[in-house]
Amino acid sequence: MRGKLDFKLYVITGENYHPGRGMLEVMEAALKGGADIVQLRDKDISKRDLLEKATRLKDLTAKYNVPLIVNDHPDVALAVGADGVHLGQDDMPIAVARQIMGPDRIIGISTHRIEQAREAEEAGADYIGVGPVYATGTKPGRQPVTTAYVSQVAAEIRIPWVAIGGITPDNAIEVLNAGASRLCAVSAVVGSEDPEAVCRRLKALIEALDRSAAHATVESEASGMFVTVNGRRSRTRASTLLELAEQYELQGRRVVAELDGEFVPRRSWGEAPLRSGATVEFVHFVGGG
Ligand code: TZP
Ligand code: MG
Repeated sequence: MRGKLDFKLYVITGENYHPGRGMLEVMEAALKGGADIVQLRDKDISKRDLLEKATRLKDLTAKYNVPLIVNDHPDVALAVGADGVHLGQDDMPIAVARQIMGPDRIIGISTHRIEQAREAEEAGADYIGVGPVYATGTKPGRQPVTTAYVSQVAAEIRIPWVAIGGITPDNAIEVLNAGASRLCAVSAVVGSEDPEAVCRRLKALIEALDRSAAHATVESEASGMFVTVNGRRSRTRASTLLELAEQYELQGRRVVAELDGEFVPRRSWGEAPLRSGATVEFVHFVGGG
């Protein structure tokens, strides 16, 4: 396993979203698509059943060398040898969970405003969840924190953090542009016909917009050129706007593009040459009507 907190795409189980399909089948598809951390979250079953599910999911995640986090229950996490536990604001304090889990397991906590993020960092959380960014049926009635909170966390919080809540391949760019470099999803992945493809798309977007990855490759301009995409310097081998859109897996998405400040109609993307240093904005649009 790489650093356990080196994840980019966090996928949480949500059995209500895939009636008729087994949790293990759906999560295996997510793992094949690139989920690099998984959480078991099920608030509707007995602890005995949760334990049973956790055991099976642990076997699966171990096969993919991916950490497993258990929502809410440190005892279940420990019993199945999971890698950590995820807490909510109303669950036990981090200090108590740390006593139970020991120094080496992961403790994550959901946060909804910057004071909670600061407090979690101070209390020794290993990572925080930041959300719900958008309104989501997975947490009905919860006020979205919006991308404003994502940007606040990006500016201030130094422990790993992951944006969550209503995130889909269609709005991921907006969340990444607000400063996120890790995304988490339930319904968009497990409620999809093709969880593997959704994970691949989300992972491609995260990697394409990953500032740190761009920095890491600054030395190797020879193997591509640099352009600025939605405000981020990114390496590409694309020679046209169309190839760049393909790199970001945006073909067929509801996206408009500007190249160096000029709107480029989609039919012309293939003829719009990219030069080194170009500035590109891809903007997702929500269909009206
Ligand atoms: N914590 C904050 S939002 C959320 C959780 C568990 C739900 C995320 O689910 P979805 O379906 O990706 O919106
Ligand atoms: Mg909880």
